[in-house]
Amino acid sequence: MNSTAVTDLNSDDQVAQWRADFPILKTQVNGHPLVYLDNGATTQKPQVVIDAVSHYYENTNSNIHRGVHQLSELATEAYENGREQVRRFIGAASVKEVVFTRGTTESINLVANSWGMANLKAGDEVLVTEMEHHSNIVPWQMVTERTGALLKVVPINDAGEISLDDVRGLISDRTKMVAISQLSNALGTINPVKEVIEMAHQAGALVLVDGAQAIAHIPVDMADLDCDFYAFSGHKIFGPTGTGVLYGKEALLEAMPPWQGGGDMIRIVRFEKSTWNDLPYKFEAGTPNIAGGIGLGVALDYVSGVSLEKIAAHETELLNYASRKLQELPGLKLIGTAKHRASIASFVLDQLHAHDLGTILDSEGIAIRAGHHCAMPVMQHYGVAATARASFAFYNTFSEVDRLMDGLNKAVEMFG
Ligand code: C6P
Repeated sequence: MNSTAVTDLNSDDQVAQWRADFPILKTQVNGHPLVYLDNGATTQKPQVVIDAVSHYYENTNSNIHRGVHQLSELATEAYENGREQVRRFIGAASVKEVVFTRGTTESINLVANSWGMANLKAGDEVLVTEMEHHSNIVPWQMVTERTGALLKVVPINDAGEISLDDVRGLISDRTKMVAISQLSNALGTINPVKEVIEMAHQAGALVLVDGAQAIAHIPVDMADLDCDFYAFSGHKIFGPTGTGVLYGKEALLEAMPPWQGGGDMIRIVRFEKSTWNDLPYKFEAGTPNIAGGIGLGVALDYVSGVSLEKIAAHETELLNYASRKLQELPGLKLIGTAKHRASIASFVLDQLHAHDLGTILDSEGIAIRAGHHCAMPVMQHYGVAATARASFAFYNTFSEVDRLMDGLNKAVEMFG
């Protein structure tokens, strides 16, 4: 049964209904029922998404925007419908503002290279935070090095929060771009992006929001948020891998030069000079992930059917429960204790390296992530090489948190 039909169920029944949509959640790993707590890395896929991708390959596989034959028309229609589903989900004003990419990383690189190279110059500043993922640091580092602009960093406190006073102090008329994550993958911190956007705009700076983690946990509306760019990955919101979105305000995208050249992004090609296609195709060179775009649209409609409000409510309870249980374990320290958090519990144990812990939990069928989470500056802040991270989705249950705790207790008994 599709989750959209679920009404008036108690919480356990509702989660059971949601879980039934995800075939992989019924599988066993190392002889145990899978407990999948690595949703920050990638989420599992509901049957409707798997079916949409299969349906495309079985029935309409063809290149898009090119063919005059029926399959190509069907594929184009399905792919462009996926774009419209994205537009609706994020509240963009027009499909011209929805650029399909390979993921958050490519979306940010697109802005850094296209907007950054055209607009940054020596003396300008780009502001990021200490909690950014490498994808929202390195592209800015590369473009500031090439243009002579300066990269500045908003520090975090030991709870893993930024202060709006620090942001205010660091933004000036030299600031041209503020690039900030809405939800930190290493700490679980929810950043006050709306306030940061207002501050940046008052100073004449643009804002790019890295929504890689937020998109599956926090309802977003571009009209309300008023950010200039918003980047996210399809695979972190129950869609296919290799899909992503760059939202950009139409006037900004219109003024930006293309980043990659090739088929589909051009209007006319002459050896003397070529001209560019309309938005959003100007930024979509080459054959895209067609099945992926179709699957992403279906995934977003699926999430709307479940409702992000319900998702957020369940995940908040789950995270509170997990945080309480984790802190009861002797020798465990939570990394990231911000007042506003979602979906992610990052921790270190006195007795055990995060990687060993990950391996022991895996032998119990429990998937977590261990490492620096592509956020080395965060690790540096806390003086740790790695953390163990349990990251939740709406299909996770309280009994799965109990299984995690059993696994942790076992690991501590073995090595503590
Ligand atoms: N974080 C994690 O396990 P891509 O790889 O392009 O889909 O997403 C990059 C990215 C950007 N920003 C944030 C906040 C992210 O969390 C990620 C991906 C994964 O935390 C893989 S490192």
